[in-house]
Amino acid sequence: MPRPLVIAAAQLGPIQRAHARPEVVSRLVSLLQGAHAMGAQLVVFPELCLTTFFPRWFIEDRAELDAFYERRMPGPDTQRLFDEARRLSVGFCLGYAELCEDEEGGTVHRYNTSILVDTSGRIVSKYRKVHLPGHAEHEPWRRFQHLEKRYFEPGPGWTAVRAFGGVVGMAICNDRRWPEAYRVLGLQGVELVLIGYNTPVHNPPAPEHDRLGDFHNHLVMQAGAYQNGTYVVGVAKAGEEEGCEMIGGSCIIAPTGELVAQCVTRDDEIAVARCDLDLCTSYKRSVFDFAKHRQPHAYRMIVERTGAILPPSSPSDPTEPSA
Ligand code: CDV
Repeated sequence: MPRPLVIAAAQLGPIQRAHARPEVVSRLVSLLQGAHAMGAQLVVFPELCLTTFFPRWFIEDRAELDAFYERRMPGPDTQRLFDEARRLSVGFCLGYAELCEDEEGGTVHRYNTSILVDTSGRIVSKYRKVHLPGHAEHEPWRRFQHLEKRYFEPGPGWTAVRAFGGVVGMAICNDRRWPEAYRVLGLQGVELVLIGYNTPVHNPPAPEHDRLGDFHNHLVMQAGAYQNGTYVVGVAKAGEEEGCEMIGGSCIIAPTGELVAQCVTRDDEIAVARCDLDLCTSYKRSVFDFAKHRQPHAYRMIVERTGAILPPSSPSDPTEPSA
C-alpha cells in the first residue's frame, strides 16, 4: 500500500548576527506557508536555524554566549511558528541551540538539538547531535573558528519514532558523514531521516577538500539512504554568513539513493517531493534485509575501537603509513 507524504526541504540563506529572532522566525513562517501552498505535510528546517552559526567565534562572555541558546521550546519567539504550523496542519523539524538544567537544577547542559513537531504542534521527538566537529580551544590561526566541541556536549544517540505514517529519525550536520548514524536508525526500521546542516565551503584543517564540499554532501546522504532503505532529507543554512561561505544543495533523497528534489540557490528556497514511504520496503526486504544478511559478529570492532590501530609492521613492507 502506498504511503505518500509530501515533504519540503526548507533551505535558509544566511542569518547574520544582527538578525534578531523575530526576523528569523518570520522567515521560517514564510517558508512554512510557502511549503504548505506547495502541498507539504512536513517541513524540514536546517541546523541551528534561529541564529547565525555562532561556533565560528570564540566567545568568552557567558551572557553573550547564552543569548544564542533557547531555554524553552516553544519559547516567546518560536511560539508563532508552532501556532502557524498547527493552524496549517503541517509538521516540522527544527534545529536550535538548547540550554537546559538537569533535574536537580544544578548543572547546565548545552546541546545542538533538533525537534520533530507533529501536525498538532506537539514535539514528538528530540535529537541531540552526537558527532560534534571542530575544536574546544581557541585556534586563532583559523580564518574562522568551529567551536562546537566547546559550546555543546554530545547527545546520547539516535531514537526513531513512529510519526507522519512512517518511522522517522533525525541526525544533525556532521552526523551525516558517519555511516553509524544511519545504521543505528536503520536498525530501528527508519524510513525517513531528517538532517539539517551548516557546512562552510572552506575547511581550515584540510583546504584541499574545499572544492569537494557539495559532492561529499550528497555522496554521504545518498549512500546512507540506499544502504538503509530510507528517505533522507538534508537541509542547509547556506550562503555567505558573517564572511563565511556555506554550501547549499538541500535535497530529498529516495531509498534508491537518487535525488528526487534539490535546491539550486544559496538563499531561502523550498524543494518539495511526494515521497512514498512504502518505497523503503523493497530495499528493506531484499538486499538490505538486515535480519537475513547482517553479520554482527564481524562488526565488533566498530563499537570496541574508536581510532584506527594499524596492523603490525611487516619486514616485507617496511613503509610506515601516516594514518
Ligand atoms: N555544522 C557542522 O557539523 N559542520 C561540519 C563542518 C565543520 C565540516 C560538517 O560536517 O558539515
